[in-house]
Amino acid sequence: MSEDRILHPGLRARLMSAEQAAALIQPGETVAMSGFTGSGYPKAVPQALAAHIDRAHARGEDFRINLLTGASTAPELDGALAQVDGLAMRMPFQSDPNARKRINAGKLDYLDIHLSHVAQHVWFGFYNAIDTAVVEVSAILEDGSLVPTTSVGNNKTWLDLAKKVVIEVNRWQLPEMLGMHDIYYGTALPPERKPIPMVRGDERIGQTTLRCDPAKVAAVVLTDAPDRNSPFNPIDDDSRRIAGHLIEFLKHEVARGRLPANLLPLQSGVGNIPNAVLAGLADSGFRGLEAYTEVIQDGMLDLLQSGVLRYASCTGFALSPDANEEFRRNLDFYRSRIILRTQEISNHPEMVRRLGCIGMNGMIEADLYGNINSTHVMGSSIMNGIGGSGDFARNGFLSAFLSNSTAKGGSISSIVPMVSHVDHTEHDVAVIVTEQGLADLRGLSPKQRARQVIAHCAHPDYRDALQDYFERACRDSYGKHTPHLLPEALSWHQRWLDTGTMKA
Ligand code: 0RQ
Repeated sequence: MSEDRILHPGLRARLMSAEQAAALIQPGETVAMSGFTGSGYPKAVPQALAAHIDRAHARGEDFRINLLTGASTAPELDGALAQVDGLAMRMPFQSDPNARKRINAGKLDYLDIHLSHVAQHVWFGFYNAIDTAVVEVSAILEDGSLVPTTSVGNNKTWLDLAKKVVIEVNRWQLPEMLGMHDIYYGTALPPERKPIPMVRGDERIGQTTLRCDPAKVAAVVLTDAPDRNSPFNPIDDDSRRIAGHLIEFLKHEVARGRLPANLLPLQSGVGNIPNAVLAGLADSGFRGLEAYTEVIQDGMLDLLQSGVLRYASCTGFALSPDANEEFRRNLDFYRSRIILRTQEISNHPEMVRRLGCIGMNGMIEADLYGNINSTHVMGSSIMNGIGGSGDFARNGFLSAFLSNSTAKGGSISSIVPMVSHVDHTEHDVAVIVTEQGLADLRGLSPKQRARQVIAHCAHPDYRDALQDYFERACRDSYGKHTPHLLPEALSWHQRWLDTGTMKA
């Protein structure tokens, strides 16, 4: 069975079990794995490694690794390794409950990094050298080059820089995807960098496969397991309202001549609200839309099918099981409409600025002045990470942040006087949208922004308290540019801890 997927004879000779391959990884290694939001992550070696680590711990040995990936992965990778306390350091993004628990208990060091920064920081030598790369592919070609899968992420960098490489050839992944990827090898380090030779989001500038020096390949493992992404929730009324406000705003921008009729390339974060926005776009009357984003989720396939979306450029899929089946059934249709790139290009500030992307991302909370917290609860506890949202928020044509106006059944306001942690500063945020409405912050001073946010985004249950805070801050604040009553601003968060709404 391996013959059709592993065409390089030398690499076929390195076939072994996941357990044998995992045993090549030593305690303390820095291991870089494939995977981006539940797609294209290695399915067998991480679990075998977790079992290996667990046995070492049972013998009283210290065994943990530093783990790098593209973004979040799945329970078989992050979950398995976190559960056995096998991780010392994790970067650049996670969304796994086990890993989150360990990070927030102070037992796992987490480096939460802009996704466009990861590859270049590794090339710059900012982190430990990569000892082992574990990369899932769908096939190995005669010359040893690798056919990528449902995500590309940082695989190019991992394969180029790792001292040794473990390849998982997953027979579930479709080798027919060959040709959908665009792997650009033209990036260089400063001061030798050249402009990225791309002016439209659907251009191809690279090659279709990943290169890999066969001499570095220590193991090849055959697997046969599907990607794993959660289904999206059915779209609820609040998400539909959020989508409606944003789409109305985009139409207004077209009417004012600030956006072309087919908008500009869309970036969409992952989650139920961004998915609702995509669903809303299906019936919005827009045509010929483009997506230059990091992740393709269910709503984008629907937009491609209906012809509303012309193409989507990404670095990975976050498809529900049903959407995955749809993609696999109609691969021929999607082949000419989807391009998968390395994440250094999908999220590259140069591309996001040149194309003028419209960034649409989720948030945990926003403050009166437009600062956004999308990563922390109560200023100290991580939820997921910044992911790619900052790459698009700072560099795009427009950046929108979306959330319900309340969390935890209405007991917490997502609009607060001062965010408990800042990921996207007031300087990077154009509009904030909740089910209550949309605050357009462009061209406004801090106090003008506060009035918009209170009037359009705050939930009625919290509006008076926010207005009262703002008025007193305008009167009593030390400075009157961005008025704040500092202890009171932060006590807003403490209150939720005190009332037990949030568990410490
Ligand atoms: O926690 O499930 O324990 O109740 O936060 O919130 O409402 O389910 O929303 O899944 O869309 O996530 C910002 C986290 C929103 C996400 C964030 C609690 C809430 C719940 C999740 P529970 P929801 P979503 C593209 C770009 C950063 C990365 C990014 C995110 C949990 O959008 O991770 O955008 N963004 N990457 O209860 C306390 C509040 C809260 C709150 C929500 N105000 N206070 N808890 N929660 N608001 C992708 C990549 O780059 C890979």
